[in-house]
Amino acid sequence: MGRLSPEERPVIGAMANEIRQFLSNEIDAKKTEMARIIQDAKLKSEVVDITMPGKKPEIGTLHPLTKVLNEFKDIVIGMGFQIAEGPEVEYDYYNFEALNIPKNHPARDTQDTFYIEDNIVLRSQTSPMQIHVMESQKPPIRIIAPGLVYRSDTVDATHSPVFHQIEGLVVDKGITMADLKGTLETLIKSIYGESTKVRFRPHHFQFTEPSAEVDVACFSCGGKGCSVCKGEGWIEILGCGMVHPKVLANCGIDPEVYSGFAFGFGLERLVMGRYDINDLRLFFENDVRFLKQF
Ligand code: 2U9
Repeated sequence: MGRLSPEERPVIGAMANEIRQFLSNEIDAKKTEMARIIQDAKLKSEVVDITMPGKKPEIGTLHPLTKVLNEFKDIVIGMGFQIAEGPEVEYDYYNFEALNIPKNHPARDTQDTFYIEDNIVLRSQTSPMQIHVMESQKPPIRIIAPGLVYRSDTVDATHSPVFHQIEGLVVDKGITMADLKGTLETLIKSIYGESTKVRFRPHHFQFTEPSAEVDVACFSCGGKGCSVCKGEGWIEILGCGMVHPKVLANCGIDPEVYSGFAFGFGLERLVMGRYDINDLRLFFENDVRFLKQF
C-alpha cells in the first residue's frame, strides 16, 4: 500500500477489504459445514436401535457357604434355637479360660490362633459368643453361634487359617446326653437326609464332659469303606458333649441346678462333603466358574 499513489490507495484498499471479507466468510462457512459433518457422524454412531433385544443381566448366585448356612439356620430356628453372632476379636478369657482352657494348657495347641496382644486374640472358635450369652441371660438357653474363626494353620486343600464354624448350645434344667443325641440326630438327618446313619464315638474336649465325635456313614459307599472315607466307612462331621460344669460355673450358672450340651463343626467341611468339593481354597478364590455352579 506504501508504494501506491494517493489516488490508487483507497481503491486497492477497498478491494483488499472485499477479498478479506470473502475469505473470512468462506472460512466460517467451512467451519460450520465441518462442525455439522462431525455432529452428524457422532449422532449416527450413537443411534440406539430400541428394537434390538435387551442385554440379559447376569444373575448372581449365593456363595455355597452362604447357601448351606442359610439352610442350616432355617432348620435350627425351626427347632427353637436363636442365632447369636459376635466379635471375631476376643479376650483370651472368652476364647480359652472361660472354656476351661487355662493359660499354657496343651488344649491351646490344637486351637493355636493369632494374638493381637497377650490377652487379645482372633477367636479360634465361636464358643466365646456362647459365653457372652450365658453371662448375660439365664437358662433356658438354645443358641447357634455361626461365624469366622482363625487358626494358625497353613493353607492347603483341607486347611485354612480362616474358616467358618457353627456351634450350638442348649442349657436348661434336666438336660441329658439323650437330649444331645436326639437333637444332633434330628439335625444331621435334616442336613444329610432321613436315611443317614449316625455314630457317636467317645472323645475329649476341655469344655465338655463327657465328649463325643459324631460320624455319618460314608455317603459314597454307605459304610463299606472307599477312597472318600479312606476305607473307614464313616466320615467325622462334628464334635459335641455335655457342657463342662466349670464352664457353667464360670458364667454364673449353677451346675448343680442346670446342665447343657454343645456341639461344633466346620462349615467348609460340611459343604465339601455335601457337594463333593475336594479343595477348600475354591471357597475363597472367587473363581466364577466354580461359584456359578451353586
Ligand atoms: C460352650 C461350651 C462348650 C462346642 C463344641 C466341639 C465340640 C467341636 C470343633 C469341630 C470342628 C471345632 O470347627 S472345628 O474345628 N468343635 O468339636 N465344639 S463341643 O462346645 C462348647 C461351646 C460353647 C460355652
